[in-house]
Amino acid sequence: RAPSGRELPSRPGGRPAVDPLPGAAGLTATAWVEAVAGLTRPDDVVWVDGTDAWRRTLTRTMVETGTLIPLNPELRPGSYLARSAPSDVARVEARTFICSEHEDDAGPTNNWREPAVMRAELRGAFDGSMRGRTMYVVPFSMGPVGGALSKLGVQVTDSPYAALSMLTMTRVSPEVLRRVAAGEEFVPCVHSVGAPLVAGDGTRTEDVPWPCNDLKYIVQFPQSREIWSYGSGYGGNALLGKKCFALRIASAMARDEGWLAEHMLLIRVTTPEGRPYHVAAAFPSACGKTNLAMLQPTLPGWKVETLGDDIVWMKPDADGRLRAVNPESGFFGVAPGTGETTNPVAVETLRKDVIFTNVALTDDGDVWWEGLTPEVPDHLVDWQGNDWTPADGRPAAHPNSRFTVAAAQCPTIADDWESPEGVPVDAIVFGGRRATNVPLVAQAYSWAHGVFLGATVSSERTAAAEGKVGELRRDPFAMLPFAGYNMADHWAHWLRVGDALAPETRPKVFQVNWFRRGSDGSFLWPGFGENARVLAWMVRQVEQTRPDRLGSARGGARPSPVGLVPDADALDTTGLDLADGALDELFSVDPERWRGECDLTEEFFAVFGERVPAALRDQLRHLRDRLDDE
Ligand code: GTP
Ligand code: SPV
Ligand code: MN
Repeated sequence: RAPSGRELPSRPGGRPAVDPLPGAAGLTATAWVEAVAGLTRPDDVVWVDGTDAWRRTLTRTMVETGTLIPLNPELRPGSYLARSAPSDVARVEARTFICSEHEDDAGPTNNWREPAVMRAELRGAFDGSMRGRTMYVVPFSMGPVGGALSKLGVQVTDSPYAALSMLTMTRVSPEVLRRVAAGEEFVPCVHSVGAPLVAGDGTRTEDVPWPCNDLKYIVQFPQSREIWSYGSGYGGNALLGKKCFALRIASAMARDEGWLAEHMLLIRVTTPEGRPYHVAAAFPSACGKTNLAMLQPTLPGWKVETLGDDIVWMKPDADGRLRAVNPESGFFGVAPGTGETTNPVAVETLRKDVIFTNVALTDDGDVWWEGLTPEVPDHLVDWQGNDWTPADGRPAAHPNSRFTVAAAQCPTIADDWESPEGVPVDAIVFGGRRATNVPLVAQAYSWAHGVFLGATVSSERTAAAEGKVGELRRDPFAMLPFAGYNMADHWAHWLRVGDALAPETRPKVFQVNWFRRGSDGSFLWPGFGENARVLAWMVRQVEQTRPDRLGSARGGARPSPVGLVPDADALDTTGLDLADGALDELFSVDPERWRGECDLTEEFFAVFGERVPAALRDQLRHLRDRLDDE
């Protein structure tokens, strides 16, 4: 029943097993699951179909082991707090691997290992890694079940935390289980925390609330479309539908199939005249996607609805329009900084049925994090379970503490957020966290210029991944840690997709930066709800090119070396209390500093050698020319 050459030697007392590395090719889901169990040797194997009974069972299991701490049901019904191991708090980019046949196909920005070598290593790591534990099998759909852009996956995991989180973040249902069992194609995703409860000599150890291993592997095989994750229980390392599948594997599928898998939020902006536009925006991790996705416009008459906050899949339709869906069904959002003044919609979304990870616990059994309320509680239990008072001077919540919650609970979620055909995209936005140089907003001169803006995004590092917070790094398309193939090929792919779009409705491309700072170090722009002013300008710019839709709009832009920027009064700042000269500073483009940026871009492009599309090298030249003309 197994393809030849994949028999493992029989284990003492066991039957001959099929080798699940590589992947599930040629195997039914059941045979593949059996093969993974043969390698990892859990005590039990159970299939999870996403019903409420399963949610209750997984939750009860984790309350018993101390993984989940029930919150006060009067204050936060149906909600729990998880505290991770102190070392397991973020994505581990140094241990993330793209194992394509050829190193060049992974590209210089990914860690590459030869597939056969990695398979042998993984076979060692996963051998018996689930002993003494239950293996949960979670069949899931990314995107509405059966939708044209949707894809199926099956995650096996020995972490009930990962299993339960997958029920919120992806679509798990008896229907998905039926499809997988009926033989529909799925992406095999194997996850183990790497902490067996039974040792090689048969001795049993006690479980801990957050099992994990110091050794970690987050491995993608883009050719065989499979995922193997070992040693971590956290977020993007462990909920394999998210970054591993919906970005790394999906981006490789998308390249082959003519669509795009991107680290983007998705919103509908409706003008005061009632005209809807869809905006997809890519910002690096912890740079404002969830906040923009839930934005409450401060401009009268404008409306913003939420469609997605982290990942977008988009594809040209038969009319040459780019159509987008959010493949996820929940939010795994950053807690710190989320409060009544910054993101009231998120605060409302989090009233009930939430799993919080690594936030602080209040004395009355609720949660708290820096920025939730202006007043700081006198006493808390911090994210590591220690007593905390403001005098301690350290954050009570981990900077990358997160909430996991169903998208359907969001008060601004669009009625049609699950529509399988998706929404037409009118504007694409690239952003980063830049204290200097990058203006508040600029519009690309062309699609190729837009791809250049995406390719050259740089941003200060955040707590969402291991590394030094604040350090400036390139994060092209906000996809640096998430591209499943050579980043320069990704740029070429974007240029190709642009060619496949109808020119009249091809999305306009913009760059934004909410994080520019003045000489005193404070943010020049108030951000959050006020970002609606920038959205409004972008939408008016889109309307400029759709003459049938020009309304009472104040539009207007003037050229700058880096792109079109708003005309003197085209950006509505009515009622805004900006510091003196802030607006000028927000849009200032210093030619000398920008020549420095160009030099850095040139160095960055050099890393990719010949694979950088000529059109992007042209764009760099045009930028230098425009700077010289200043
Ligand atoms: P990931 O989930 O890691 O992909 O992050 P994200 O891009 O969704 O970022 P998120 O919206 O969670 O914001 C991250 C941090 O940036 C939070 O602490 C926010 O409060 C802060 N932030 C978001 N938008 C703005 C803004 O417009 N201005 C300022 N100053 N801070 C912002
Ligand atoms: C990110 O880091 O971009 C996140 C969190 O959205 S994680 O799911 O851990 O990738
Ligand atoms: Mn993200």
